[in-house]
Amino acid sequence: MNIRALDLPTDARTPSAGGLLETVRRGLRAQPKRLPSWLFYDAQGSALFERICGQPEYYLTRCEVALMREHAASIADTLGVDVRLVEYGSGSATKTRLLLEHMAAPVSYVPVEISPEPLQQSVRRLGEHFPHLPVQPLCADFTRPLRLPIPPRAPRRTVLYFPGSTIGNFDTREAIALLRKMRAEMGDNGGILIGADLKKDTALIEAAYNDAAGITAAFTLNMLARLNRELGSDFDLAAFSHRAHYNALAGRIETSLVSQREQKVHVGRSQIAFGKDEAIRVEVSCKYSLEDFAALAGKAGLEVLRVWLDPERMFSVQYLVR
Ligand code: AVJ
Repeated sequence: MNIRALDLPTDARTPSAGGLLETVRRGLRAQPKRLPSWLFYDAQGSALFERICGQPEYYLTRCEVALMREHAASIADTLGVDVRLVEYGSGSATKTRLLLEHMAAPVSYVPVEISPEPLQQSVRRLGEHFPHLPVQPLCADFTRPLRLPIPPRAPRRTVLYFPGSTIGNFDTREAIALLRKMRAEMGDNGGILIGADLKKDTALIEAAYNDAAGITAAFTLNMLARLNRELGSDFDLAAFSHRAHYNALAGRIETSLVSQREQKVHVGRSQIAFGKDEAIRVEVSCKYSLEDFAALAGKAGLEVLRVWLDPERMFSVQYLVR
């Protein structure tokens, strides 16, 4: 679907097809090979991610939703009144609804999402649910500087909502850089409401990224299907497999696409050679202790003001301020 037809304000720097080809070529020429995890989220990938969230092994969504059901009133109270809520990577914005239900007349809600289809859908659904809420969607890559739309009235504070432990998809250096960017965007009086998945039993973590129904494997492989669709590359999906394992030392899930045999793939005018068992790193999902996360925030000039946990104490939502 074409972005124009959806009538969404699109940031000028949203990746174009030319940019996509260059990103992919660069990543596949690197040693070891890697592809950025934002490539997962085309329309199909976003739909597969929604299905992951419903898998019994994927505790993250279950726990974060339980947390929001239990603590949304307390969270809304901490954020205060006259808030402009900006959500990074809003996807289907399910958790946001739980939060908005407890917020007193927010100034506006700005969902920032790279994939136009889920953005469009969540705007429509939120509009039905909250007819008086000014919604100002922005189709953009939230890792880049954002030109936020002008709010309908002056907010007391801007709160950047970043749920889902998506921060975990960035390595430490990138996470600090992103938090610093967010710190600048929220302003002096602003805050960051962020989901952070906690360290726990390795088997539970690994099961969440290797669900029995194979939805996560399909999600990972969809990245290659997307490249075939959008770049006309010729990845043989049957010749790559999903691998996700917990690196305890680094405290993170590392996800790769592993070549099942020696093979060559055409991407644009380049030919990329793969050895048998050669991996393309496609994602990391960092897990934190509360101390780890406070230290990470500290490196970005942020302080943890409050922490909420789900009843199983598997997931955290934290409020960061300057
Ligand atoms: C985007 C952070 C919510 O890393 O857990 C889920 C993405 N990847 N299963 C995560 C993902 C594979 C997910 N988040």
